[in-house]
Amino acid sequence: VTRDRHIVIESVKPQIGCGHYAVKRVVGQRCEVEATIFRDGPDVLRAVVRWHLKGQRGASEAPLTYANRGLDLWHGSFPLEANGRVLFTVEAWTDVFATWRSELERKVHGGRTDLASEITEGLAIADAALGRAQLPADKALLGRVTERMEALKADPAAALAVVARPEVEEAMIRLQERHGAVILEPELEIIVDRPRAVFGSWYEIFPRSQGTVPGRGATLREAERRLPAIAAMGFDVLYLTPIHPIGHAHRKGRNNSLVAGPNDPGSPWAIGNEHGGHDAIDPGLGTLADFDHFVAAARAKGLEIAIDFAVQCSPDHPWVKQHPEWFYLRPDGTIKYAENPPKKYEDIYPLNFDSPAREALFAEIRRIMEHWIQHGVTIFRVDNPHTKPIAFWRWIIDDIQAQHPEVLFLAEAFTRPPVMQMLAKIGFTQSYTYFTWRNTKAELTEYLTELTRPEMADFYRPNFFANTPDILHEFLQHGGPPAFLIRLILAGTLGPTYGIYSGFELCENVAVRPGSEEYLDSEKYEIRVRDWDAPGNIKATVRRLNAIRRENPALQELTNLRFYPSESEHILCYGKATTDRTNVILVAVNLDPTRWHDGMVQVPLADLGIAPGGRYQVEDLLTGARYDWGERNYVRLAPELPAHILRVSVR
Ligand code: Z3D
Repeated sequence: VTRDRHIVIESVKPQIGCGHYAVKRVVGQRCEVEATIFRDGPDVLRAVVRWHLKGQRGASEAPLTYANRGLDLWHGSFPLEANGRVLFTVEAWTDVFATWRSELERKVHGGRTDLASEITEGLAIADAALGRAQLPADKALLGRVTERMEALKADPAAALAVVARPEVEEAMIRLQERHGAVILEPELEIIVDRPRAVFGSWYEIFPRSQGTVPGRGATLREAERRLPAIAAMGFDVLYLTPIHPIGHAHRKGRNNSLVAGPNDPGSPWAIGNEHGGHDAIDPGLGTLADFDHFVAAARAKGLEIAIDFAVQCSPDHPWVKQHPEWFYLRPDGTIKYAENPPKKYEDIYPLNFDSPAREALFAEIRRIMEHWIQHGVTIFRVDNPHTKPIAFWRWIIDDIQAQHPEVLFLAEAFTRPPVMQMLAKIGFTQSYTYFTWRNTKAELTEYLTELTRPEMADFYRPNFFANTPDILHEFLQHGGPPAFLIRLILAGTLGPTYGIYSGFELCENVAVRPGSEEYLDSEKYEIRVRDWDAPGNIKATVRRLNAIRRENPALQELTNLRFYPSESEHILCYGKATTDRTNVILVAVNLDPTRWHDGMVQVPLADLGIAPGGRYQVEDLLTGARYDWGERNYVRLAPELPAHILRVSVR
């Protein structure tokens, strides 16, 4: 720090944790920048935002201007054009000529005429700018200006009129030296993701359970036959539970029993056996070539593949023999199984991220990710990342995205909020949430308000799974099909990214035992064959919802969620609009799967861009019904059709 430095730049936004972490944005957006900038004395300041792609030299610039002069608050923006990392900073300097001119102005307006030496001062500044001018037009303009100033030393009012002309001001700003320039350091980072990072509908499957022969696991080739039906439901991302060879030792049996029967296939998360580890395909599923074929077939149907990335090993994983140094060896030579209290994973070993041989382990994990990227994987759903070092994830996400900026990472961490938030801060594109456990009006309002606050949304992007193979919430266990409709519609309209684990559309709701969130006969431990057209399925609503999401950009954003007052304790009302209000959606959901509820909901007309007292048309995108709405509206919702998703059309 130099003691003669005048300018202070602070509170630059967007930034997270004093710039220790990257802000998240999407290609095509503009990055809105804010900063507090001031200096001692009345001198005039100029400021710009400068940005460039990480790893590239040279920078672009855009001006910052006052958003609020009295608060020294500046703002500006710049475009985010490419998928990758962008670094930006703010530079500010003193505009010597403008400072001089405003001083002259005050003196002239105060009636002084003895200002020859003031004009000489300004002349020196203009002369220096003339010396820097390259363009003939600038040279001509400033040549005339300096001549006139010279001639008007005795007539300061006339001299002022010459230098106050807009074209002179513009040229002087352009040709000025950045006097006493201060640059914010270090630069702030932005992760510019592709749009799928924010908006997408996910569907989760166990590939082996996509077949038709009871008791026999499907191959990937057979699982491909399910792709048209999955695509027809309108999903964007198909997430596959682990596809690798499954261990034999301590293999789990049906319903998480600690002893497997001879035909039990084991948990896919128990990765590795004599056929290979994390870079191999379970022979029951097929070969790598079959995987490539599956990825291509999915892509042809508009489905992007996400795979599970679980850094852990069955006792039969090749690493256990080849690299015992990567595990936690107890003094008696045995290895401890993994735990994530209260859950116990007796069939897997954790890896030792503190092992003296860890660098080789990290390189191997990096290689495995690269391997799957080469085979068409663009999204990793990372299993229990909170049981591995944060710094490891930061390194590997940075390193992978430096080469493959299109690759997305979803953190499957269910733990304390600071840990989940930190995983997002260090680079996870998306995160699992507590959504499944938020069911009442108060819980949903509070949680969604927290998640959609700009400070949080700058780094944390929720992926609202309505169920997972580990979470069958009691709301679904006891609420029948209406409960599934309610949770589906909430997940798909509260947030831009949501997902269901297959079987949800069949309203599968039987838990292994009362009080448990585990499914009965969970396909984590056995092969399931389902009738995907079973009566009572809610596929039509899933398809409709996904279509509504694709057709309405308001539902593709996170931070535009607004909750609206509703009289009934059981009716949650909220709205979403695009910034230009060309797409406005209002949603009302009956949160009680057991009976109908009714009451008034109140929509602030200003949020819709409608004048006080105005009326508007809404169309229910679920049913096609049209209503005439105003500020206060009567809503009545039955469990069988527990929601309105209304598109507003302003007359
Ligand atoms: C979850 C995984 C499954 C079974 C366990 C089994 C384990 C290892 C868990 C460990 C992390 C993550 C997965 N939350 O399904 O647990 O439930 O019984 O021991 O095979 O796999 O990877 O979603």
